[in-house]
Amino acid sequence: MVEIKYVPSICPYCGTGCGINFVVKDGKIIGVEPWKRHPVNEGKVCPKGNFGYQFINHPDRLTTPLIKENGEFREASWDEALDLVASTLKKYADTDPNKLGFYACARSPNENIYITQKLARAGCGTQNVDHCARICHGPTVAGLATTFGSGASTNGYDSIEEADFIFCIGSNNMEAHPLFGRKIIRAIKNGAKLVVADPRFTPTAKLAHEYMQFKTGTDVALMNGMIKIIIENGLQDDEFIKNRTKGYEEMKEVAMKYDLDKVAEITEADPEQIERVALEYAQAENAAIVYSLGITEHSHGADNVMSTANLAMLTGNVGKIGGGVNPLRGQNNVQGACDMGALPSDYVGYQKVANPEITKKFSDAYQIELPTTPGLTLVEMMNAAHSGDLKVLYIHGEDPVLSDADIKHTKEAIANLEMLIVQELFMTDTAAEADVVLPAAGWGEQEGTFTSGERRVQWLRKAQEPPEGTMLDWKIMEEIAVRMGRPRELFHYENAAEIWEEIRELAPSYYGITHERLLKPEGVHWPCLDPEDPCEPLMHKDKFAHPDGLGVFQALEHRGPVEVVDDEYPLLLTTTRILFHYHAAMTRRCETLDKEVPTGFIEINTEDAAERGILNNEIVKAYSRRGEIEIPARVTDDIKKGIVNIPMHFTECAANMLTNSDSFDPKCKMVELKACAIQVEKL
Ligand SMILES: Nc1nc2c(c(=O)[nH]1)N[C@H]1C(S)=C(S)[C@@H](COP(=O)(O)OP(=O)(O)OC[C@H]3O[C@@H](n4cnc5c(=O)[nH]c(N)nc54)[C@H](O)[C@@H]3O)O[C@H]1N2
Ligand SMILES: Nc1nc2c(c(=O)[nH]1)N[C@H]1C(S)=C(S)[C@@H](COP(=O)(O)OP(=O)(O)OC[C@H]3O[C@@H](n4cnc5c(=O)[nH]c(N)nc54)[C@H](O)[C@@H]3O)O[C@H]1N2
Ligand code: SF4
Ligand SMILES: [Mo]
Repeated sequence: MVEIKYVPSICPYCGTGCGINFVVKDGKIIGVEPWKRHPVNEGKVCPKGNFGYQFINHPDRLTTPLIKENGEFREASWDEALDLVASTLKKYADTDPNKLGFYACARSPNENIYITQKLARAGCGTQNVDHCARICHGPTVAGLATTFGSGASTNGYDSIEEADFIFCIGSNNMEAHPLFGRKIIRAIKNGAKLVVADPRFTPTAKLAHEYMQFKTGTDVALMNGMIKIIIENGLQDDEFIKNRTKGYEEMKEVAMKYDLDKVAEITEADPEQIERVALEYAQAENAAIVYSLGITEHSHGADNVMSTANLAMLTGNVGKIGGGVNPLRGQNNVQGACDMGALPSDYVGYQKVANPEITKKFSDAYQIELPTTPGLTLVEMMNAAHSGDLKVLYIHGEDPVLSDADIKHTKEAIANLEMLIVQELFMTDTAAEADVVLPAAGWGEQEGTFTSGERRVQWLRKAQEPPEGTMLDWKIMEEIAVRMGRPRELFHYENAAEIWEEIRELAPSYYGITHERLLKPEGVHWPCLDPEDPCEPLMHKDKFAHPDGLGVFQALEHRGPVEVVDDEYPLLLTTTRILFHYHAAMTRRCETLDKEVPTGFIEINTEDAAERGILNNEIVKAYSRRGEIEIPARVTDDIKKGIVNIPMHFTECAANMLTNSDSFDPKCKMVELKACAIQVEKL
């Protein structure tokens, strides 16, 4: 008799954190079935949840370590590859650890990420460790920490169903977080009004009562305009402002400069609509803001985030169910990667590197003298590689050649390294540039935890053995640390649960999340200081997370994109996601998903296309100051005139050939992935 097993687990794609069941036959994962009682998705999944398991047993899986010699990969034994990596890391760890850099994988469990930052810090003595949040929700972490004292989402996902009014700005959740989108649909059924502000008429916008079309990069002006209208109409929550916040007068002084005519000119939005939406937001009983990358991926991303916080505090919409500022975190475990201290300025649990007492605590725990100067961010590491200041980059599961801005710049930077080490499941565009490739076990093949965007920590179960020849991420790093001469007991664990214990011990906000509690299907939300605390998802109920308990308004001026359009490059490019693909490596190896959308495209407004004589589906040339690609055109009225859009998933027509890597947000080092100037031509 054939034995079929169901193993509950958590989806490895977006930050919604849906539960699924693996279907396992003869020891192999062969499908996914609904997890009916899972509290987040109640048995429903999106196409990625349904078919996204197909990469697991794909023949492209890496199963042998590879070493590059004379430009070609050759197979190597684990011993040889690990010795080579360890000796190169040790050379710099002993002399100048800041020549080493580490990227952690926000797709893999917390335990792996924790060990990546531990290898950087305890293994090599450097604070140069970061991950893709930098070019994702880095502005959320910085912006909400400045305003609310904590960089995380203020509410759990269920809260949205209690909202009366939802202001969704720069989030296309029906494609990027579909099971959160389902909760918005329920909120609408419960009577909520949905407004979507986006330069594209997205599937999410199509559900809205009001769609606000406006120009990419003008969100601060839009929200300042709304704030002014709310104050002029006396709809601000004076009580909340007085008792729970500071900095109101300074914020008000700047916002009052944004009268409607000026805002309409900057944003190209309809002034009457701005006014109407502002008044409705302020008058609603419970008004929620939902945002994602349309807000963050700008050179003023942190300002955009803080504008959402200003709006919410102005109207007293923080600390209550149905309200709040709800950033939809991207990667399944990007919240966890931030929490685990894969950040150059923070140890696990947001304990600050710059605080000498904290650094002493970690120097003691890690048996090494650590610097109190924060390390380099992900973008700074790549730039340091470019200029020759960084010599070795260790990438645990990220694909920056495809995902960082300006691919040409990234490849030049990598070529300048002495060694690029990539620990991966597949031969990605980045792995192809590596000197050493280490084949890792992946999702379904290991235990551990993911922390979703609503701070829900959930336990992952193993459903099949990893392919022969691969190793668990944390074991690979244990072996490297030991070969570098670090004490085995510092890096040795019997299993992921043992790593979890260390995380709990070191991070107060995770301390209450015992392994036992994690085995319950609903997981546990942090902050969770005490094992007895029920740890509800709502934050800032009575006070904010700053030491004085007050939220801090920020005075913000509109700055706009760094690169502006001109005669040579007259179109503003934005870059986005589509429902069926998730970045690249995994979904492009899921047959069902890849068949749905087999290649990329550029969305161009009907008028812009007509001016250029471009027809729908025709291959066109798109170019910027940095590079050019050939790509099929999708001619549509669903995008604002003057703006074009490329989904970021496709290496054969990669958006990041065109984007700009030297447009930093000074507040969080985000680069401007959602705005650069390009031209599109008929071929
Ligand atoms: N299917 C799928 N889902 C995913 C992912 C995936 O690759 N595929 N990736 C995951 C990750 S890592 C992330 S971070 C999230 C991202 O989730 P989202 O942020 O929702 O995804 P995007 O499509 O990148 O961008 C959202 C919207 O921002 C709009 N936008 C562009 N410029 C501006 C602007 O200046 N202002 C405003 N207000 N809006 C603007 C775009 O038109 C787009 O509709 O998705 C996660 N979920
Ligand atoms: N133009 C443009 N560029 C963008 C964006 C955009 O909107 N526009 N969005 C940005 C955003 S929000 C993000 S998050 C980044 C995403 O950029 P990346 O972080 O580069 O994205 P992924 O492709 O998800 O990379 C994860 C890799 O880890 C591997 N992997 C998965 N699980 C494991 C595991 O358990 N162990 C190991 N070792 N490897 C594993 C996968 O095979 C995959 O190659 O892209 C950014 N780039
Ligand atoms: S919504 Fe996100 S977590 Fe849920 S099934 Fe889809 S990709 Fe997975
Ligand atoms: Mo992301």
